[in-house]
Amino acid sequence: MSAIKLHMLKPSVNNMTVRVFLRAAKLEFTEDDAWGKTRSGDFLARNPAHLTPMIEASDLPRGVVWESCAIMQYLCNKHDLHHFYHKTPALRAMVDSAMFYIIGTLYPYVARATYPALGFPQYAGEVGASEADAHTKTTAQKAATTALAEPLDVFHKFYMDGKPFIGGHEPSIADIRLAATLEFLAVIDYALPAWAKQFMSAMEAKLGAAYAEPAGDVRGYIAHMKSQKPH
Ligand SMILES: N[C@@H](CCC(=O)N[C@@H](CS)C(=O)NCC(=O)O)C(=O)O
Repeated sequence: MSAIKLHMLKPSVNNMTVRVFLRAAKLEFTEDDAWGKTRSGDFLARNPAHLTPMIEASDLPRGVVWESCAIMQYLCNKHDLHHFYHKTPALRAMVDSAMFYIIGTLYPYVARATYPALGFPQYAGEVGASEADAHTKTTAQKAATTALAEPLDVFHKFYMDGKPFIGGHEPSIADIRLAATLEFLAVIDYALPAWAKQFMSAMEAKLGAAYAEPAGDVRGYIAHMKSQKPH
């Protein structure tokens, strides 16, 4: 079987998700740094959404798939990786629900809370991307930061429900997606609740270098960006 080709950006937690997964699942892969390439003609011809992570595989109808969770689901299905993605429909539903909740609810708050601190472009139609004044933008950023508490609590009380991971006693693909997302909150020195700190340590302890290496790229980037800020 030929190695999976991943197109990725090292500072990104969306990318960190798939980079951790590929290592933890011990799949054969190569990584291509897509920095500066996502809007090139070549990339856009394959992926008009210009998003990473993206993997190439010849059995895919269009030759590529993007969206971190879809990539992990596809590879778990293809390689029967049930320890990361339960086979039982009811248990799988919890993993799917948690991942949709991250992408649809938690991540937008994370982006609105952290992207302004990094000078990243925000999504069209949002306060941060508008002509609003600095005070209004700061108020919006604060509101997003405050709003993080509720979904975080939902992961702890509902999805984990006394277990160490969303997946139960072992990390699932939803846990990889959640841990990577939480890494980005270091941008704003968000005070994570104790359970979340414990969860992230447990993820790193379980997955070892598979987690630590891609996390190191994200952490290094965040530390670099913080060091550039005027004091
Ligand atoms: N929901 C997507 C988000 C992907 C995404 O936003 N990727 C960004 C990096 S964080 C990207 O590749 N941006 C490059 C561009 O738009 O040109 C996922 O989870 O994969």
